[in-house]
Amino acid sequence: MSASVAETIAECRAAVTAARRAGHRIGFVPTMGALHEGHLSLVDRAREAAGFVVLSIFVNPLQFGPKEDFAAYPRDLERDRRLAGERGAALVFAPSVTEMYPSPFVTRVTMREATEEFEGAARPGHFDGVLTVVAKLFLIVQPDVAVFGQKDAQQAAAVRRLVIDLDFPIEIIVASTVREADGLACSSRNGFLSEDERRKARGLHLALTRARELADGGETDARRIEAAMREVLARVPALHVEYAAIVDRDHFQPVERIEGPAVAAVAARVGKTRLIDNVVLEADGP
Ligand code: PAJ
Repeated sequence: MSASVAETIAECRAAVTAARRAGHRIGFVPTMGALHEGHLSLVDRAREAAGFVVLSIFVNPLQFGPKEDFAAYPRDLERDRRLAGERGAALVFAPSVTEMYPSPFVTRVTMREATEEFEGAARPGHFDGVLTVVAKLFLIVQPDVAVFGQKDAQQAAAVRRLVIDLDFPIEIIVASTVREADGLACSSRNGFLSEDERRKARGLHLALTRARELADGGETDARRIEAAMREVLARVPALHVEYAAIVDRDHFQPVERIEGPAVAAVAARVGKTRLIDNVVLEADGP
């Protein structure tokens, strides 16, 4: 069954208010659409935690740089609406850009930690755009629980911080990364890859698997794990590595030693496509 669609903030608020009156907890999964198994796994998690799940689809211009793929970003509302509905989302909130950002729109949510390096450094203004739209969506939907993907580990860390700093009464669940059969993390951008590029893209997964092996084997020296990841990545021709780093999961700051929850994070370009991936490394390993 296709989910109902709300295109305006007022319609979304009315549907959520009715669901709350009917006694449901509200779950929320924010997305930019082009739904794949990764997104749909977040809907599953939200369904476990809430009786009424809202999935938003909004390609947020604020978080794209001027040279990024905002215009080319895949959009297919009818398909997304069907997939979300089949997985049990009750409502798809799909506002237009003018609905979300009537001009003038001059407010930004800015964070001073967890966002400067890595994705923040590669994509100036990106996290301001993400946090501004997430704050807006939280205030529109007012969910009890919201689900984000570990795939975007730095975003997940920033959203956790946002909720703490601004006292949003929302439980944040971070769900593990869903991968394709060859290990490549599901991403809307995988569709841009040629067959050859896709083989190269697997290098990210191989490097992270190596990091996980070393950490599980008791290695705690972050520099050594980083060097091992770079070695794996260097074997793949025409894979342009932007970073391969060990950071703490919550603050996204580089660490010397793995002492608490840490993340091995990689970003690389294959042809024109920029890919990111990560694995969580526990201090004691399983
Ligand atoms: P988008 O890239 O559409 O991703 C929506 C959510 O799906 C994010 O929480 C992301 O981490 C998660 N996700 C993506 N690929 C995944 C995978 N392979 N496994 C598990 N989860 C995955 O992230 C955004 O949109 C935007 O920045 C948004 C938060 C919606 C704000 O505009």
